Amino acid sequence: MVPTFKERPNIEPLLTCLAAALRGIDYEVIFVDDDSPDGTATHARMVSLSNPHVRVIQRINRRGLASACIEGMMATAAPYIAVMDADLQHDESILCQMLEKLKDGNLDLVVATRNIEGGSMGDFRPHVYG
Ligand SMILES: Nc1nc2c(ncn2[C@@H]2O[C@H](COP(=O)(O)OP(=O)(O)OP(=O)(O)O)[C@@H](O)[C@H]2O)c(=O)[nH]1
Ligand SMILES: [Mg+2]
Repeated sequence: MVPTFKERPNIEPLLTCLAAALRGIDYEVIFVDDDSPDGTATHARMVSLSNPHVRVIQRINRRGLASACIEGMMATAAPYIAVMDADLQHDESILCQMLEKLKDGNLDLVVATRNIEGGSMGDFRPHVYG
C-alpha cells in the first residue's frame, strides 16, 4: 500500500517499477490519497482503467501518513502487506526478498533500512530548500 499526497507524476513510474519487481506475484497496489490538490487520486483511478492491480482510497478532509497506511492495511485481504512511499525513494527491487524473508522466517515484520552495512542512499540527491 502506498500513501500519497501530491504524487501525481510518480504514479505511473512507480507502477512500472512495481510491475517489473513483482513479476510472477499476485499483488495489488492500494493508493491511499488525502484528496491531493494535484489530482493524484483521480489520476490513479484513470490509470486503474488499464491496470487491474491498482486500487484507490481517497480520503476527504483527512491528513496523515500513519493513518493513511493503517487505512490501506485495513482495506485489503492480502496475506502480506508492504508499505512503500510513492516518491520513488524506496527500492522496489528488494520487495521480493523481503517477502521471502517474511514467509521463510515465520516473521511478523520485515523492515528495510539504508542504515546497515551495505546500505546506502543510492542516488538520492540532497533536498534543495528555499
Ligand atoms: N495519504 C497521505 N500520504 C502522505 C501524507 N504525507 C506524506 N504522504 C506520502 O507518504 C510518503 C512519504 O512522504 P514523504 O513526504 O516523502 O516523507 P519522507 O520520505 O519521510 O520525506 P522526504 O525526505 O521529504 O521524502 C509519500 O508517498 C507521500 O506522498 C499525508 O498526509 N497523507
Ligand atoms: Mg520521501
